[in-house]
Amino acid sequence: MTLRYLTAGESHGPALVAIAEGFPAGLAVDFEAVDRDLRRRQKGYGRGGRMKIETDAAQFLAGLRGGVTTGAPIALAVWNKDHENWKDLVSPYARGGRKFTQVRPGHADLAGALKYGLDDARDVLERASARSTAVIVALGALAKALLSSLGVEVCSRVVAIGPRDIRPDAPPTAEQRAAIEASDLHVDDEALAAEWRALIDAEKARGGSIGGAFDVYATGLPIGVGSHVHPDRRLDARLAGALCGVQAIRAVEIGDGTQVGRPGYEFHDAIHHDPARGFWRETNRAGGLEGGMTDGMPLRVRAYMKPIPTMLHPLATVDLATRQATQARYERSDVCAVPAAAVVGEAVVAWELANALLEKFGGDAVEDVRRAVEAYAARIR
Ligand code: EPS
Repeated sequence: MTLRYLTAGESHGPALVAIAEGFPAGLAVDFEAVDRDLRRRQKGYGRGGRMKIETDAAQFLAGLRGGVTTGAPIALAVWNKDHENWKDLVSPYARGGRKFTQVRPGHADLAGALKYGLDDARDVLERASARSTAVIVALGALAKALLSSLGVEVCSRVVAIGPRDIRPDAPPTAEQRAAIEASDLHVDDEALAAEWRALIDAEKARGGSIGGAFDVYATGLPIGVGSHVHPDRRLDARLAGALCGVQAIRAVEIGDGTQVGRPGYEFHDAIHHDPARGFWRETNRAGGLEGGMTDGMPLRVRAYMKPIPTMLHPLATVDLATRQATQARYERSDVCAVPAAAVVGEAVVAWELANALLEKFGGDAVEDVRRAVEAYAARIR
């Protein structure tokens, strides 16, 4: 792997931290753009009380000078404001509070506690929490900066809340993107957003939660990023793995990958060529990926998020301490976090794309990478 990272941090601990290694030198990082993505992740209709407490921002600690990467490992932290309210409960130095034993179906509580020999599922849920996606978004913003310097842009749109979904086949236009960013449901269709808000309100009223789906798009990718030669080098496999690594994501679709009822001639995309555009397609059912490689069309991948398992109206469970039947414990949570997950989806997709581009065009300085991309683009015309 060319790019790699490690993260650490608990949901109510002091901070979330990350170290990223492998970024070429000479990449200008717009700190405001990083924090803008962190703020985007905090938004969305259906979020719970925690987001009123936090104002996420990344504090860079190493790997840049004057806003430009040096090639050294990058270290950053996102501080948890809420830690002040939890410092006697969740901290490397303190362990307080009532034990969390009424394990929630759908969460990591039960398997995590049994597997690690813990009598308090808090030790599990603090790390399993989607709070950790804040630092993933900061890492994704670095990957986006690199992609952007190579002409690749990543964005997303929510395509389902509850049962009704939409299937737009093209990345949003600039105008649609502005509407998506202005929407509290991260979609460019206000009538649909109103429907979805009503669904979220109804679930909130009955103590439930609701899932959905989002598309992530990337434009500007040259043909041939990724590889067909080995399973772990296939870009579709890596993207699916990265998206399934995000909390609550249960399924990933590449392009129109689930539409397998269509005959082959309505499933694939005929190939054309002209001197001005090079190779191109009229349709993009493949979502920009064929044979584990980019095909030159915009990337389009869809991720499905389950309803959050923490619910005011709890499911039946078994108490970890007594092995007696009980009800799942409720903790403050979100009713719907699909718009936030879309921003996390952008981050993990950007990371995988940056990594795959560096594998093909990698160099120690951004300028080397840029030159390699340009030379290749000229060769494959
Ligand atoms: C989460 C539970 C909630 C969410 C949290 C994810 O946190 P809390 O228990 O503090 O109310 O708000 O998401 C975030 C904190 C975040 O930043 O996205 C969980 O259990 O996964």
